[in-house]
Amino acid sequence: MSVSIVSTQPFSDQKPGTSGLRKKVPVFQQPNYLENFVQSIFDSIEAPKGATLVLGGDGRYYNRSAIQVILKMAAANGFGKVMVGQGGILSTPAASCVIRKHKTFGGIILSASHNPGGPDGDFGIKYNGSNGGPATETVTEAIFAKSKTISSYCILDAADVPLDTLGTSTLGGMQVQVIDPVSDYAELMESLFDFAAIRALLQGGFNIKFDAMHAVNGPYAKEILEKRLGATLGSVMNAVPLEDFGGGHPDPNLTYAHELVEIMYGDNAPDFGAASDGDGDRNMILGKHFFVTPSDSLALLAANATLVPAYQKGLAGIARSMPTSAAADRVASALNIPCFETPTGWKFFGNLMDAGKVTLCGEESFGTGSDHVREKDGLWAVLFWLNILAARKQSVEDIVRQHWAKYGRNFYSRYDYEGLPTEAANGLVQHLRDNFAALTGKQFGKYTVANCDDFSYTDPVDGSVSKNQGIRILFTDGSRIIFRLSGTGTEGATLRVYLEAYEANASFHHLDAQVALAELIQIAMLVSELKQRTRREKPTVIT
Ligand code: VG1
Ligand code: CO
Repeated sequence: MSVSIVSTQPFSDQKPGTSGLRKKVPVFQQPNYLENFVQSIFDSIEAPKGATLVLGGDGRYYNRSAIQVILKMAAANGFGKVMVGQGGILSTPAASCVIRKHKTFGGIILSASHNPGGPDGDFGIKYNGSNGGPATETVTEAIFAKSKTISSYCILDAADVPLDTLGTSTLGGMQVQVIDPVSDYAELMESLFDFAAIRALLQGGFNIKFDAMHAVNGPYAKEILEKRLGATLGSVMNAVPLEDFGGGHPDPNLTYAHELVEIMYGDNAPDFGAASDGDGDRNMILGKHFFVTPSDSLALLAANATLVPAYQKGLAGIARSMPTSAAADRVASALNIPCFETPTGWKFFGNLMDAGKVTLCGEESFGTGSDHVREKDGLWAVLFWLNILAARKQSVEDIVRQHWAKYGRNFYSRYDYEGLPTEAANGLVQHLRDNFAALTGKQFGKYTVANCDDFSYTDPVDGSVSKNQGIRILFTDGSRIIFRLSGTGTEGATLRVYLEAYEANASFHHLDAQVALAELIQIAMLVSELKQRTRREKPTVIT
């Protein structure tokens, strides 16, 4: 077997976004496209000769082909070993777990997360470092810089490696170890949660439904929920990962997980429902006829953490992304622990967790996690909830309502405008930037603007600064409107408008979020000129 050095030319569009490089499958299928990015990773991470990598993905279309290319390139670039999930499968949190447990140099995760898959769908690739978390901004910038000057890449001329049987084979001078994608992760979950208590809850007639959405978490949920915890067979639905997610959009929210939502709001609804996304790192939590917002979920997990064996001694701190509601801040202040506000994207939590400053983290976009790995973790959040439910023996709705009664309710909603023309979206953001200074002190009905800014974050651990992370309009009563452009979309631009209003008075807690936020929504439309600039009457998705 010989190594080829293939000459190539840079592509202009390989800037990694919120979670790595995401593009349509046909873009990745262009000659040298994937290879260029992989070589740019290898040239940037300074791995010593013989280093070990973890490799796997969410099983979407192009996963297997990409894995073969990456294996041959890793062998040609001097890696000693690659641990790859059987069938090319590893959920994002499981990849993080394997990197940490086996102390590997890093890992490559193939996923476009919650974006649809298939030949015309999306594909993605990202690099995670030895802490198991997404590459830092510095590494990401280095990869992007390399991708702009690349002139050749190295690849081994070899036959494809069989991925379906466990065991070790060799590829040139490199070992390829095909591992069970579930076992290390399942073992980690057993070490964190009170499995005996959850098993007793499930045996006592507490019914659950978990929608894997034909994505990567199917085998994980089957093994953990049904096999190890004894949930009734069939509790996990859409459990077989499919290359196109069965034609669905594997994003666990009220719009895309409608099959589960109908069950949870129907007659004879189960007591607990949950779903996760394409790569298994997001979660949606439902009770009987009841939806828990991700921001509330983070606050609730924090408030109840000591009921879980792994967090019995309490939390070092909490972190949330800037657009996530401040519900968690109230819990942090009651617990007298620090609360950090970071830019969107999991990479910012890694430094805080590595430094021991935070234990729990979360985002409004259905992501929750802890320092057990360095990614958000969908099934972990489900088990955390089940552990709390087993300990408190109350319904999901009762637990949430009691939480609001104690801390007040942060009404929350996000409006997404997908597939906008880039100029319109950029124009809207520029308009806000140019004008927000003049908003301070202005009154809109019962709301007065306290301050506006474009969120900037200084990492408390390494001092790095991330600017322009979203425009915030902050009101005197703690309400907020935030405008931000997505870094994960693959078609035009996606504008996200985040709305939050705090209500201490329990007699208003029953209100529907859209009703409670109606005035703020109007203000958002007014100051951004959204309808005129985008010609959209309605958002694509409301969560
Ligand atoms: C979105 C979410 C963000 C999340 C990111 C990755 O990013 O808003 O909170 O971290 O997706 O999620 P953006 O830039 O489109 O708003 V996923 O499940 O890749 O893993
Ligand atoms: Co995801």
